[in-house]
Amino acid sequence: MRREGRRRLKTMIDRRRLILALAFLLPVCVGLPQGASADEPFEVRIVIRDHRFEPATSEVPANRALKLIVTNADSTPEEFESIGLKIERVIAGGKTAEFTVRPLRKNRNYKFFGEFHAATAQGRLVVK
Ligand SMILES: [Cu+2]
Repeated sequence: MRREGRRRLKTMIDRRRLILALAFLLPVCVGLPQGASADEPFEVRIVIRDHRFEPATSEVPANRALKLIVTNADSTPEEFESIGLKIERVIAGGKTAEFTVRPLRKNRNYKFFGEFHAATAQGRLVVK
C-alpha cells in the first residue's frame, strides 16, 4: 500500500510538471504575432511614386523566403524588373503586384528597376 501511494504521488508530481511546462510554453506560442514565424515569408512593401521606389533600399533577412509587394501609385504603368531576382512584370497604374522570392544569401544586393522610367526608378534589396 505504501508503494502504491508513492507511485500515485510520483504520477501527481509528473502531472504537475507537465502542467507547469505547458503553462510556460503556451504564452510563448500564443504570444507570437501573426506572420512573425520564420516559416512565413518576410514581407517587403515597395511603392512606386513619381517614377521612383519608396523606399529605394530595403533591408531583408537572409535565408528566408520573401514576399515582395509592389504598389504602383503612379497613374502610368511601370515594368518592375530585377535580373538577379528573375522578376519582370508590368504593373498598371494604381495596381499592386506580389512576388515570392526564394531565400537569399547574406551580404548580397539585388537591384531592381522600373524599366519604363529607368533613369529614376532604381532600387535594391540588401540582404542582412
Ligand atoms: Cu523588361
